[in-house]
Amino acid sequence: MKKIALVTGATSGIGMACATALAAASYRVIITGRNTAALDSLADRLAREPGPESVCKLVFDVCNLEACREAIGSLPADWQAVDVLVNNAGLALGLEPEYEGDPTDWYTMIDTNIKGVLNMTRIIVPGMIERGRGHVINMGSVAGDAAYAGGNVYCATKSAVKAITDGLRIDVAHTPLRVTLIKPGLVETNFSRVRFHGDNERADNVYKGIEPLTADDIADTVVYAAQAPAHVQIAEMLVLATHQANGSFIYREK
Ligand code: NDP
Ligand code: 8X3
Repeated sequence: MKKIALVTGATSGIGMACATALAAASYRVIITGRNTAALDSLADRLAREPGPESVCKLVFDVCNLEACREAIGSLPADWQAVDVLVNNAGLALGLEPEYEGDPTDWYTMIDTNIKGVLNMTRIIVPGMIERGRGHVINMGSVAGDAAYAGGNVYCATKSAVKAITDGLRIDVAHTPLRVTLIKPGLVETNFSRVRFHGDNERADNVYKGIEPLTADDIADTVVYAAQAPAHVQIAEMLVLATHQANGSFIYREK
C-alpha cells in the first residue's frame, strides 16, 4: 500500500517541491497551506500524474491549533494514517538589528516556525506511535546553527526547531518512528520576498553572485531521508550552496 505524506506550506517553494517529489516517489500526498488557489493548482497538477486518489488538500493556518485539529480531523478515513509529516511551513520577517525589530514580525515567526511545528507534531505523532510507524521531517535552517547579523529572532526560531526535533527523537526512541532535521542554506524561493515584505529588488540581491540551492535540491534530501531503510534514521542534514560556508559567510562573484 502507498504511504501517505503530509506537507505543510505546500503552496510555495520548498513545500511545493517536497509535495511534488513525494508524489513522484509514489506517496499519496496531503498538501496543506493557507492559499486555496495555490493548493488547488498544485492538487490539479499532482492529480494528473500518479492517479486521482493520490492527492488531498487541506486549507489551514499552522499557527492555529484548533484549525489544525479541525483540518486533520476532517481527513477522510483512508487519508488519516499519515506516514511522513513534513513540517515545512515557515518564514522570516525582517533583517533589522534586534533593538529595532518589529515585535509583530517576531511573534509571527515564533507562532509559525515554533508553535506551527509543535501543533502539527502534537496532532499527528500520537497516531504514528499507535500504528508503530511514522517519520517526522522538520525544516530547520543553517540559521539555527548560529545567529547571523539581523537574523536574531528568525535564527532563534530555527534553533528552537532543532531542539524540538532533537527532543522528539529522544521521546520516540523506544518506537520505530524516525525524526529528521533538514537544515538548508540559501534556497531561492519566495522566502526573501516574504522576509523583505515584498521588496523584490532587495530579495533578488540575496541571490546575486552565488548559485543558490533550489527548492528541488531540498526536496531531494527529504525524499532521501523518507526512503532510507527502516533501520536508518537520517537525524540531521545541513545542505549548503557550494559557495556558502555557513549562515554568515557566502563567497559572491563580483
Ligand atoms: P516560501 O515563502 O516559498 O514558502 C513558505 C511556505 O510556508 C508557503 O507555502 C507559506 O504559505 C507557508 N506558510 C507560512 N506561514 C504559514 C502559516 N501560518 N500556516 C500555513 N502555512 C504557512 O519559503 P521557503 O519554501 O523557502 O520556506 C519553507 C521553509 O524552509 C521555511 O520553514 C523556511 O524557514 C525554511 N528555509 C528556507 C530557506 C531558504 O533560503 N529559502 C533556507 C532554510 C530554511 P503562504 O503562501 O500562505 O504564506
Ligand atoms: C533561510 C536561510 O540563511 O537566509 O533559513 O537564514 S538564511
